[in-house]
Amino acid sequence: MNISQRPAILIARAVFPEVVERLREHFEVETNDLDAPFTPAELVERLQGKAGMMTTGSERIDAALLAGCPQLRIVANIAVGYNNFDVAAMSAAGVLATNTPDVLTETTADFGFALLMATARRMAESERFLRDGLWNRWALDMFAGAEVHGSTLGILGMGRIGQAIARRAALGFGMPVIYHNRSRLDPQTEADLRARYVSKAELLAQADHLMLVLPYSAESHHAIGAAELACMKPSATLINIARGGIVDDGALASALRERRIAAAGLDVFEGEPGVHPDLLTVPNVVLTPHIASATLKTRRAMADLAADNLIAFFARGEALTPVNAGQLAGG
Ligand code: 8YV
Repeated sequence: MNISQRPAILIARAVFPEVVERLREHFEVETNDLDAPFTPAELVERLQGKAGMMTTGSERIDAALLAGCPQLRIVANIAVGYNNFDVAAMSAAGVLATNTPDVLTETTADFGFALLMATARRMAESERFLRDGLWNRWALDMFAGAEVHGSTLGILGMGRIGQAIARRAALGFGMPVIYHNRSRLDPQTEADLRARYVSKAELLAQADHLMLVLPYSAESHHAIGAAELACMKPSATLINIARGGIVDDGALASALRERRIAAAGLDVFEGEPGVHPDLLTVPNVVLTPHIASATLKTRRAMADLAADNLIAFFARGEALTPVNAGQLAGG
């Protein structure tokens, strides 16, 4: 292909140089080397003449943006979740959306388990105590937390990551696993995972540890709020590695302060990178900055898959992991 005929793409955030180099073999590439997220107006400006874009969860793709970018044909998200996309608006504009499933499943499940362990066993709280020079004698009940092995794990959302967490819990930690999901798993998968399907009410009431792994949508907004927290055991822990907005963070901070549940571990927040100020002042919460998929190997695999989606789409009209293929207007 003549160099001047190559499609132009925008990489909206800084990505690995090797991935940029690979994309330069196929496209005219504009990058964002400063890595500061573009405002919607800046994005529209940068997208002029661009047929493709690589995004992270920080870039919102909606009807207003699409109206200003008629040449855009594909947006490749470096994330499995794509609630930053208005998929209906993208389909109506004939723009393909892609995500990065599978490559992050096990890494994200590892982190979910790490956050569960850190939360139940009070690791962050006890480390702060030590660093603050407060440890002057040992005590039998010092930072006594909740048991992990053998206790009941509740999983809300049972997709690929939920199942990878269930496997760790059942096979590695001897935990009875209960789950709730929009659709029930087939009996063989349930048997393999040793996971039992329950109603959401049962899940809330029976879980010693509740792990959230469901996608964000209007339906899952504040799926865990004051009413749901009130149904949980006072000894329970809550882990959110899914998306901000699934938990009502203000209601959670109150429940933690009043010890209506024992502890929480949160990797995602409503309005992140902002964090509800009340969460910063309660001791019984472990807070991490949306890093569940953050190993170098996995983040590289995610960026590579997003790049492969762009390359495959422009080479043969089909992406590897499309979200809205078959729904595109004029397609
Ligand atoms: C991403 C995530 O790192 O894949 C997802 O849905 O939440 C994370 O793995 C983040 O969204 C950045 O794009």
